[in-house]
Amino acid sequence: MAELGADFPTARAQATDLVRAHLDDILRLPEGGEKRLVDAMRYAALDGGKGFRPFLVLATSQLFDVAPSQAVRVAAAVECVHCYSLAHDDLPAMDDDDLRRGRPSLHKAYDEATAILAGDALLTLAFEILADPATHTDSEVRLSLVAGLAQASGKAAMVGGQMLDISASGSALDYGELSRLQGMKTGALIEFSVAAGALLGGAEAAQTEALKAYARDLGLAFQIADDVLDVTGASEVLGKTAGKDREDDKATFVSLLGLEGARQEGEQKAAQAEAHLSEFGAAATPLRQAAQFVIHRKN
Ligand code: GRG
Repeated sequence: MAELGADFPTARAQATDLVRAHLDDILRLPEGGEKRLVDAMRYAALDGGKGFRPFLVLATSQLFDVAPSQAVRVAAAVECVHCYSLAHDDLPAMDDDDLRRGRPSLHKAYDEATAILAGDALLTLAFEILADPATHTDSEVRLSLVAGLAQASGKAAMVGGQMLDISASGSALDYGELSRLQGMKTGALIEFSVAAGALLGGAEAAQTEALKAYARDLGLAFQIADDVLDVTGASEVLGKTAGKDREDDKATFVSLLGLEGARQEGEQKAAQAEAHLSEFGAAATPLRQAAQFVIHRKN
């Protein structure tokens, strides 16, 4: 497996391809009744998506010379959790969205029960991948990866953030409350993606802290941009239904700061994110460029 390219677009495309090839291999279609389940898992995890989290895992791992064959497994595990969360988020009981990545969302392409099961199976597959000795020879490292991904996905992070988001619908949140909610719902998995590279590579504590600080600002910039795009983007470009936040009466960085205020806040967070990478020099160029990608992306 070759090194990632030295610029963000190349590195992200490579990360996406590597993870897709890995999941394609793991998710071979079985014979029999469970074929439909695996087919739905493939639909959710193998097609479309920006591959942003896989890029973060692989680019951070590369800072510490981690074997790409190990990093790609962690990247695949994170992508499984991410794709499960999108599939469940689109369900009628949650965001009720028919469009994802420019095509029917999972429960529309299959059915609700299959979408729930495929999401469940992607979530559990993530931990199966991490627990496998092929991910890292040291069982302590594997255990830390399993615990880290569980924490980033669970009640104090992604699922908890989703609960807060649902409960807060129709209420006004202040900046601190909204940042906390989004940090849990979206930020925690982004933070894990970056921290995982440091963990695999045995980074020093100060390096891990700098990378986590980068990821926290990056995650906020990512979410702020998402809120801006919900207002300014068209469904065909976004690949998902535009204008959902207002329709669902959600507190967003745009409702809180206004469109221009949100844009400026996103730029500030992206600049802060980049500043945390100063000690990594030129090797961190793709990660720095990722911060700009996050705020200038169109979907
Ligand atoms: C249902 C347990 C559960 C959690 C859902 C992450 C999440 C929690 C819901 C997704 C809702 C959403 C659209 C959040 C905004 C930020 C976000 C995660 C966007 C999607 O991530 P991208 O843009 O997606 O990286 P792609 O399709 O490119 O992989």
